[in-house]
Amino acid sequence: MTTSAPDVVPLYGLTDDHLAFRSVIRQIAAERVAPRAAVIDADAEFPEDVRGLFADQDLFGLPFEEAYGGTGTGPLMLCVAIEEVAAACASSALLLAVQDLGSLPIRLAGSEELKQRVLPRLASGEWLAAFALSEPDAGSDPRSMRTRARREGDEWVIDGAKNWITNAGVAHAYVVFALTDPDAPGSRGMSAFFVEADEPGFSISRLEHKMGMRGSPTGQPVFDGVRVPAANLIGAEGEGFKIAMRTLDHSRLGIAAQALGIAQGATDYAVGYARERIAFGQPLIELQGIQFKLADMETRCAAARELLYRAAAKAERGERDLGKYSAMAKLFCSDVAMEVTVEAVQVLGGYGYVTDYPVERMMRDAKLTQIYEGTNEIQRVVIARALRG
Ligand code: COS
Repeated sequence: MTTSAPDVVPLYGLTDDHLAFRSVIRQIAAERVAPRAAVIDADAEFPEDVRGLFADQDLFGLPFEEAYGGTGTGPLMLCVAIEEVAAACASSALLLAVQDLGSLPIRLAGSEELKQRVLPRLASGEWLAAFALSEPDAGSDPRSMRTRARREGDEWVIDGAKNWITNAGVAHAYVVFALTDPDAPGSRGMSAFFVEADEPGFSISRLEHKMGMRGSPTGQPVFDGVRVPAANLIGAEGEGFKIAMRTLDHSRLGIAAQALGIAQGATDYAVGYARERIAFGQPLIELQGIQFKLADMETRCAAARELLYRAAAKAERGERDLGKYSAMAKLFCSDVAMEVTVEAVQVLGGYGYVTDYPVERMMRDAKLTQIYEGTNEIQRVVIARALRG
């Protein structure tokens, strides 16, 4: 069977542009981000310097179309960037993933006026974005949320509290989901709003102390009679749940890329260590027990990358089964990240368990990728529903 017919479109893969970009970002990650990663983690410090670096390098523009100040380079390029940064520092990579997540509702469903008003400031990195869906009693099941928005004249008034919100306290722009008609049938009572963090009535009541991803603040935004103009409604009234689901169909690619980066970073570190470390008179990498671990780690990373690129290609082309593929990529890449980082700690032995070496941080960071933007159990629900039809 021939595959060389001229009209055959490649399924997915990196172009020369992707490869050139990957080497630039790999260098930035190695030289400017990796040296900061241990301190960012130890101090649970928001990396303002890394944010400035990404803005200078135009990395925040990756999710956005050129018409709104972005690079117009598409989802696969964003995944490549997130993967490369995550191999050095997962918290820093989350800056890029959340700029995608928090702006997607506006990009997918916002009015032209709202897009023009907001997106260029997000694309430049002047503003950071946040996606405020989850609540203390509504995580996997967002339809049970309590936050309400009511219409008063030309404004919406929002009351409620969100939970587990990435970029809490550092974001300037929040997309907030609220019930506008709690009695509406099905999912139709929820709407999405754009809220700036300096609105009266907005505050952050609590920040979490996390096991991993410690350079990325996670917290509880509170909306106490926050007023936004009617023009800040995203999409139509009652469309909020669908906008959230469509957003997650896209944004889970970013978490898959982050998980893959963590996995590849841990694999590469373990390989480097095994080449240098001498045991029983030879480098560890000559021992078959270690060789088999490293071979499995590298294989899992490669398989995860294939699935992620396939899913990203579906986003590039607007294919209908993106939701199933992004869920599969997020599920698989995050499980690979967890398995591989546990093995990396094992390869390093005692050194793997102490903070002088990066693999214990990678293991802690990996755990969150199995939980956020939909637990892996939720990903299985999404995949199974697609199979059911
Ligand atoms: N894209 C567009 N529309 C979608 C959709 C999608 N991916 N998924 C569901 N919908 C629509 C359905 O078609 C349905 O429309 P109608 O009301 O017109 O029939 C509506 O949304 C409700 O769908 P469904 O009945 O499937 O809703 P459920 O409450 O059963 O949803 C899941 C269940 C698990 C899919 C959903 O609650 C979910 O994804 N939860 C996880 C949320 C999450 O990831 N949270 C993490 C925090 S955000 S960082």
